[in-house]
Amino acid sequence: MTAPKHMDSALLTDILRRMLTIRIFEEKTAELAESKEIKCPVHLYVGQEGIAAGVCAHLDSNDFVFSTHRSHGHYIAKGGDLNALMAEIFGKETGCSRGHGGSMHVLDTRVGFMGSSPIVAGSIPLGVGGALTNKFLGDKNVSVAFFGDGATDEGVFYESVNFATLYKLPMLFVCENNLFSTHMPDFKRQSNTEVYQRIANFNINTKRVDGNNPVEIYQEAKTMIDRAKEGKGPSLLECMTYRWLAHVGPDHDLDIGYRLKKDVDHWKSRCPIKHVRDLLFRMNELSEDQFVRMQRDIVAKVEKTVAFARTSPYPKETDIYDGLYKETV
Ligand SMILES: Cc1ncc(C[n+]2csc(CCOP(=O)(O)OP(=O)(O)O)c2C)c(N)n1
Repeated sequence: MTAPKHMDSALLTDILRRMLTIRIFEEKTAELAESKEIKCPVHLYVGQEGIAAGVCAHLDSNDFVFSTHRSHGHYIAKGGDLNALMAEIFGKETGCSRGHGGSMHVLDTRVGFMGSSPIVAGSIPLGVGGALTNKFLGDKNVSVAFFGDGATDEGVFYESVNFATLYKLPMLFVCENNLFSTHMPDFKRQSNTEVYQRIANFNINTKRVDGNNPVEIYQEAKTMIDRAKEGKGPSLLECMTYRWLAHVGPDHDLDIGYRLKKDVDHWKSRCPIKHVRDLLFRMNELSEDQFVRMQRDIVAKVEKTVAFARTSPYPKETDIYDGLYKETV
């Protein structure tokens, strides 16, 4: 079996490693939240890893990413520092936001991770601002805003798409449609649940893909990012997916009544990590042993992040206002 178009085994392995790192990091975070060692609310990304990995595989540290309350996967896929992320979730001084932000305010400009916003839809206008900056500077970088389907319930989504399309900004809107906004399904919120169709009248290039197929995501993101870099304007990629865990925290939300175990099990059988792993198996580019070793290495790395976070100091109370305002002369 040969590699899919525009891809080779090294790239597929890179995407697999990014997804596996996110999964293992999130599973550890869930465990620490369960035991209450992590006190900050955590919105976990388990099940959606293929989207961050497939999109961010195209980006370098000069490209911008803007994220949401469910940000850990985006930061990791963008090349973020695992120690700095775990320390941030612990609220420690060594965290990427110096312990002032926590899970929902992750920021690391060194890797072009321009911040996560817990204000639903907040990443969208911020992403457009990033794209406008790139356009003014005349560079070849793109700005990517990740957001959920719940964000498309907000007016600012439509204003932002309109502005970005009108000014042909180098921007990729990535809608991670996991079918729910907290506990409310899409069909109870929207008369047209197909985001990519709803937005098409803004003359934006748009497509819906299988959000659990990292190959499809990578390939479509490539077309869209190439287009943005050629000055042809923004695109919107709608990725159909599902979160395996609760809206917030380590549980499964099966006691609330808004979703059924059989739905969760169905989506678990469509695991994005398994998808790429099995593809590499079929290509004879990965063995069971190599996969187990990759898993073991990542587990060891994630365990080190916990030790790092535990032994790091908390920020000083006297620094509480640091970073709130930018000083001007
Ligand atoms: C402006 C605003 N309204 C409401 C909330 C409360 N809230 C937090 S997360 C969330 C659901 C967001 O759903 P979606 O955008 O689909 O992302 P997902 O959680 O599914 O990843 C809501 C309504 C908020 N944080 N901000």
